[in-house]
Amino acid sequence: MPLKNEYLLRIYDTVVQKNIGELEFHQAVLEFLESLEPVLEKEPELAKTGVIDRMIEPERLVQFRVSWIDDAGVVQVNRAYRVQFNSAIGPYKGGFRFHPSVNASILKFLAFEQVYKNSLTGLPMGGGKGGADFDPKGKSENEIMRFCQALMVELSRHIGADVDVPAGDIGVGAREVGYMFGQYKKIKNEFTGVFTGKGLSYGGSLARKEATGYGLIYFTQEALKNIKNTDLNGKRVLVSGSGNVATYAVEKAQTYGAKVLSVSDSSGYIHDPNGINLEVLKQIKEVERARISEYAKRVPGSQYFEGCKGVWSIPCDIALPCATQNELDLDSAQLLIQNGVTMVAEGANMPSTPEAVHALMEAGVLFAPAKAANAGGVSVSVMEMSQNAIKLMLSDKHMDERLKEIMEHMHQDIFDTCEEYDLGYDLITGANITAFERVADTMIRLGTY
Ligand code: NDP
Ligand code: 2IT
Repeated sequence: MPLKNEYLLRIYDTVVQKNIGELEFHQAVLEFLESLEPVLEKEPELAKTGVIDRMIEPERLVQFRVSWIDDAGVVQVNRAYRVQFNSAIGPYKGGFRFHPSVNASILKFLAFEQVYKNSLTGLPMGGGKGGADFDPKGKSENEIMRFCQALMVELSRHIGADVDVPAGDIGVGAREVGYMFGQYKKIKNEFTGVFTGKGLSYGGSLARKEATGYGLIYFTQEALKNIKNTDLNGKRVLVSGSGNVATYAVEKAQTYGAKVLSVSDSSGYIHDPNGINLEVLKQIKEVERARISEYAKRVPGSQYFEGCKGVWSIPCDIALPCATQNELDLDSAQLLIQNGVTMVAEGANMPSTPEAVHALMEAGVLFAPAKAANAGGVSVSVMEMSQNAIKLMLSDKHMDERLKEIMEHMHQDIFDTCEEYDLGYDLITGANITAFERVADTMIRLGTY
């Protein structure tokens, strides 16, 4: 939908002109600005505060070289970044990604969305994101460790427990966080909560590994109950991806009685009409770090298909994209609609293209946007930061209960905004406005900085 408000239109033009060719960043900003039309209609004087002009410019973006030596003794060079987008409501917080596709555009979109995701949780965190164009696939344990250590030599200058606290994301799990945390500790000679997603023996929190996937299912269940008067029990669910978010979304969906029919990776997808076997999935992905095609060799009745996009052709009630940005396009959305999907909830960040979102909403499919639906991970990250600050260990039960509460509360806040602005069940606009109001109000109170 083209922007109607002139102030918002000017802001969007500025973003496009100043961030040439950074399409993912443009996409994330445009979706956000579209949601702000009703706010500007109600409060046109907001334009005079210049608050949105400030919101679209990162406070700081660090780009640096990481050189390291591979197992053959050859020097390798990668490019890494940390985008510190907005610290109005707390220290920068957000994941770190290792993937060959990482560039400034992808990290700016992720950091931008993180600001508003973090705001939605109601917890005191600003937003940031980092990453490197390093491909962990096919690297040895030692290479992964040397890369993490080399990266931290520079990253350690820019982060800190009260400054900026990274965590995992694509290609970065507890193993990589451990190596980066270890190197930070060595360089700074201090043991602080500078990373979340750490191992349990050195300050990590119970339930962080499960948090994003579980949170996604808590949000989905809450939205189904409140808006559709139903729940996950007996529903056919599609999950894409087979990493951290996907695995724990499968686990929690199954405990709620759903039948999860698929998982995938960037090479292809598994269709298991009997429901995904979680034990086999964890063995292949978490223990062996193998490809998802292995699953079909081990589970009778399941099939592997080349090409990850085909996952959306399986008939289902609920689709949970949990792999990467723009993985669900218009063709896939149309297939889902034809096959009778009733809800899409985003586990990955910006997994649906704008055209797909538009088609799904037009067809009356309930749509839970990433900023809300996948905020469970960062919510438990804050609890990990708190337990590090007080130097105690919080219980698993406490973490899971808090996570559920936060996701349900977030759903209610978004729902209230939908009512206030007469948005029906447009959870995208509701989430963006709810998140915007807290950050904008704080930025104005803190003065022009
Ligand atoms: P992982 O690295 O654990 O898993 C990523 C999964 O997505 C893998 O199965 C991977 O397959 C697949 N994938 C990656 N790139 C592509 C691609 N281009 N096409 C198809 N599949 C792809 O990452 P996470 O599970 O942590 O992250 C998944 C998504 O969730 C990301 O969007 C991330 O930003 C988001 N997220 C993560 C959170 C967390 O706490 N970890 C929190 C909130 C959001 P392959 O092995 O072939 O690359
Ligand atoms: O996208 C995300 O929210 C994450 N990758 C997790 C961020 C965090 O700091 O836990």
